[in-house]
Amino acid sequence: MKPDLILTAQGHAGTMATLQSEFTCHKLFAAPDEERFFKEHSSVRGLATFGPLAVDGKLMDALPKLEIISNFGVGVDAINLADAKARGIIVTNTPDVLNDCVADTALALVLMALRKFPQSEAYLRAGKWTASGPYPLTTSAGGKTLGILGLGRIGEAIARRAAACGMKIRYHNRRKKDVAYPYDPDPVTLAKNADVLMVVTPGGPETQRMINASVLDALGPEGYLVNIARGSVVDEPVLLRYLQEKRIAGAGLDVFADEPRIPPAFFALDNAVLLPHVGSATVETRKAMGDLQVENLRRHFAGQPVLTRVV
Ligand code: 8YV
Repeated sequence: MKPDLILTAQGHAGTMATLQSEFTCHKLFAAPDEERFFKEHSSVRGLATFGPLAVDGKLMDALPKLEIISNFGVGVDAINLADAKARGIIVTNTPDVLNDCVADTALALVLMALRKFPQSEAYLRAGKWTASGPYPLTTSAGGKTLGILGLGRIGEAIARRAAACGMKIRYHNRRKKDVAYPYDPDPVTLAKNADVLMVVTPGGPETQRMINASVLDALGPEGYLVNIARGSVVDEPVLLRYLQEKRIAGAGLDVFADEPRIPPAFFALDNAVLLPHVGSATVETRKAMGDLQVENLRRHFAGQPVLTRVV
């Protein structure tokens, strides 16, 4: 008998195929009537989560037999961990397998924001090289200071890449780490000391709008913001205004507050590089994330400890 499993969203195709071959899958996202769906599946013990759908105590209570929530992704900010813990529900995520890809995206955003590669390519494609001459000069990455807000596993992978480009590294974490990089005691000091502020914190209430006007003022008109973490960490309307008024030099953003809806005013900015949350989006990495998500479920239903438990 295959165990029953509820899926919150349409996942990566390979992962969906594996899940469907090993579990009897019930698609919450395709259910015309949620209330009826939960009534019909109230004995389900496993939930596979994808994306930003909020998994809170209310949803957990609709599934009183729930034992495990296996998330596709390292970030578990959409899941209420305290609610899961209170109900004895295991939560797993997919760390490490995506570090390199996300760090590649972060470095690409640094280079694109400072060097304006997307804008200069658009300039060439529009025929302006011939018509108006060379593209205006931009800003070097080498010699600049990268301030990493959230020096975890992904942050360290970003630091190594940025150091290879000749950047100096500083960081702020809740707790100082045993690393060679200089530590700043708070986000404002880090922003003051950095040319590029890199946001790598988890999402969720603790980091909500941590990047606010004070942090952006400290970054200043020569400073750049890169966010590959969660849109919730940044006060987005304030960031938009600071970019429009050139109160910071530019931004590279892979994440937004209400994805995939982005305030259209961002599209008009020449000093921002915008990506559609592609940090981990390669065939190889998404397969590795899905394999880990499935393996956690497989192990749980075989009575073995899961591999990557969050709570
Ligand atoms: C994915 C991510 O885009 O792992 C995360 O936390 O943000 C990304 O790798 C996301 O998990 C896809 O649902």
